[in-house]
Amino acid sequence: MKLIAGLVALGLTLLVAVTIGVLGRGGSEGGSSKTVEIVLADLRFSPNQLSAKVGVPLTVRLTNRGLERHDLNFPSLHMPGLEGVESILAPGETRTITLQFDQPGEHTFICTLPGHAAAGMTGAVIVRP
Ligand SMILES: [Cu+2]
Repeated sequence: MKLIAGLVALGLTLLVAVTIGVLGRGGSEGGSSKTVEIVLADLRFSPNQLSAKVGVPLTVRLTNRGLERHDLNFPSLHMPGLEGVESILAPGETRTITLQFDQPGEHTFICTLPGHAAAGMTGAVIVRP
């Protein structure tokens, strides 16, 4: 299970990097990564807004403290790896993912389980240049 979660996290990282073109940029100049926590409760993310800096990896520790299954997906980034069963967190499950953005702006994320986003289970990463 741990290996699968690790592979999913790695796949996610690569997908984000490839999708938004980070890999083409080469290394980051002294940007240190940081870790933040998001709790997935029933029908909300807490917090539901994060900040990040372009090119600096953002490590996010997801914990599902709800009674239902939840996930975290960036609909605008086409991340098929997050649509699989492995990407969904069961109640009590924790997973660490790494995000890296090469475009500033507001990157929206949602829970893709049916009805959850519509009920308000959404959030955003505000990426600064
Ligand atoms: Cu959900």
